[in-house]
Amino acid sequence: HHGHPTALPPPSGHLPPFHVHREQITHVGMRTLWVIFAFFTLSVVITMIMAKRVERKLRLFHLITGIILVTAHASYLVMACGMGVTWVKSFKHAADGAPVLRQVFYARYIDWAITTPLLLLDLALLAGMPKIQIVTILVADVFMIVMGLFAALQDASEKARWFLYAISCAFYLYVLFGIVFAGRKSASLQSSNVRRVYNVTAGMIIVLWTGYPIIFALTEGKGRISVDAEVICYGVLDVIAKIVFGFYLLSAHSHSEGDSVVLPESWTEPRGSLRYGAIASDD
Ligand code: RET
Repeated sequence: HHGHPTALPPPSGHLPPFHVHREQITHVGMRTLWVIFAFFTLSVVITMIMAKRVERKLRLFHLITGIILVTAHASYLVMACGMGVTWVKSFKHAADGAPVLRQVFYARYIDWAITTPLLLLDLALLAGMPKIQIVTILVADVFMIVMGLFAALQDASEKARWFLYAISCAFYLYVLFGIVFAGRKSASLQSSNVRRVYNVTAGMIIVLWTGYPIIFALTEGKGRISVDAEVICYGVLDVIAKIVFGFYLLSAHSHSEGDSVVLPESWTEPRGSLRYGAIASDD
């Protein structure tokens, strides 16, 4: 007896019964988080300067893009400080049979729940989509992130987690269909410049966002990638999907000051026609 407060039975095999395998971030991942934090800091400052240089009424996209960048900036600060992270039991076991605990940065999901609807809002306002379509796509997007969060955090069976993953992917497909069909239909009524900017930004979303469920699957799939590799992959995508996307939109928009976006009738309809609150009955 070693005087240990909880008298554990002596190990019967090669390993003590409490042995667990931990997959966690190293200095490589931590350094990556700080570097990306620095990128977002710089991009927030540049966006504020760009906003100051345009007329007040053209600042809507600067405001939305600014909120997106500030949110990512905050989420990377939290993660780089070692917060917004928890241990989740993997359904995979280590080679020696020990259970695996893996670090999951849930702070990302809070970031995504705020920033992905705003990125879609940028796109939807550019296209001049009807309000009800915008709301539907944004809500589907939030469900996508929330279901993904449960798939990532649930200490449940492999089946249950992939089931939530599949539901999240279904919401993602709904969002993509909205961008490709409804969004393009609205964009087709706009000037050729706005149409071009819409096609580029929508294409970026389709290609870049698809990387996220792929990285997610790689962290729990067959050849599990390291926590560092996960941090780097999400980091690269975050920088392109937020910073490159945002600056492309803002610079393309400032060239199109002459283009006024054609709004659907429901946005401009005079009061008095049949409406549900701010939304026209036929919207
Ligand atoms: C999850 C896992 C479950 C399946 C799907 C996902 C999709 C995530 C996406 C994230 C996009 C994030 C962006 C961040 C900032 O730039 C939640 C990973 C479909 C599409 C664009």
